[in-house]
Amino acid sequence: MTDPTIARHTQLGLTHDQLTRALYGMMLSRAVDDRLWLLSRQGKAHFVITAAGHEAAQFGCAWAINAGHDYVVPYYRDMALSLALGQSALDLLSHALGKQGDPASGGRQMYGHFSSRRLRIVSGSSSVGSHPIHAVGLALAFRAKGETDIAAITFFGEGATAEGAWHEAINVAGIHQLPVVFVCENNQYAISVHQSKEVPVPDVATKAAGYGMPGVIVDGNDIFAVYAAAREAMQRARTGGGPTLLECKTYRLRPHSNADNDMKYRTAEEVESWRQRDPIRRLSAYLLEHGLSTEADITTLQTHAQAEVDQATQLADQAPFPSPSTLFDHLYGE
Ligand SMILES: Cc1ncc(C[n+]2csc(CCOP(=O)(O)OP(=O)(O)O)c2C)c(N)n1
Ligand SMILES: [Mg+2]
Repeated sequence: MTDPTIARHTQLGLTHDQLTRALYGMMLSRAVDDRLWLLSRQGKAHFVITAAGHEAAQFGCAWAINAGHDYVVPYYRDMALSLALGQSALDLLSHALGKQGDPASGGRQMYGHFSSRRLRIVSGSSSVGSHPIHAVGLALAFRAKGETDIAAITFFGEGATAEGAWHEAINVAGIHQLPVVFVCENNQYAISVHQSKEVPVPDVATKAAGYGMPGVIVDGNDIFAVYAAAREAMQRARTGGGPTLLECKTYRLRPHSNADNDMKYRTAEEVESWRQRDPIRRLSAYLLEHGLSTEADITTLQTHAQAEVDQATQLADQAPFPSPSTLFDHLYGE
């Protein structure tokens, strides 16, 4: 039993510094997100996918990842996760603007294919639901090489769980009880298609039963709930306990991408009701409530995040595009 008189972050062993850093990172992610939409209007960022609303799900999981050791197989929505693991605003803006300094691909991949060798973030595929297979392959490799104390973690939306490749991935993980964690960021929509038209059960997590692993549901806008569940799942994976399917219930606050008009399939009232549950507001309120930060501290964090994004935008904008002579680099071999 947990003692309700002890603050949640203390129960989870999280320090004040970790909370402040996470809040700053979530604000930074939102500020990059804001900037990407403007850059798309200017014709500089050609494709934008939002992470707004998903920040707690991604930062909560990041706390449970041993960055640079565990392998992370994200999807296009995971910009906040990339920041939480150690990428910078400049990395992401360079990626979005297709510049040479982009760590994901040197400016060759479309936005949303986050990757970093240093951080063991594996480049995903745009084919929805196909990349969990890569995470399962990695977990199988850890097993084959006798590596312990390591896990793979993969992320996807609820729409992805309707894809054949997703079922093959989770099936193999269940059969071999592999060290892999499947994280569903359930935001209720696959672009314009509501969950009720593609997932035959109310909770994606219940699918886990058919694949021989626990399915866990958390409030994905509550960073502490996400961390507690992700930590347990990663711990189980690292210690031979097998895979987990973790469902984080959340909501994307913006259209699917810069090519989408969300007002064609959902209402402004619905979006507003989720704005009230904005994960950044929630973590700020927690810090204030527990006397860990003042309003002035929170405003300072916000100002610094905005300044970091302004500077990163300027640097990325001025940076060179990749040289045509590098067109065939990294395609085959090294
Ligand atoms: C195999 C495949 N089908 C369709 C698409 C087009 N598409 C891109 S994102 C997306 C929605 C996926 O929704 P979900 O898995 O819930 O993730 P979300 O975008 O909501 O985070 C679709 C249908 C695609 N990229 N790949
Ligand atoms: Mg979705």
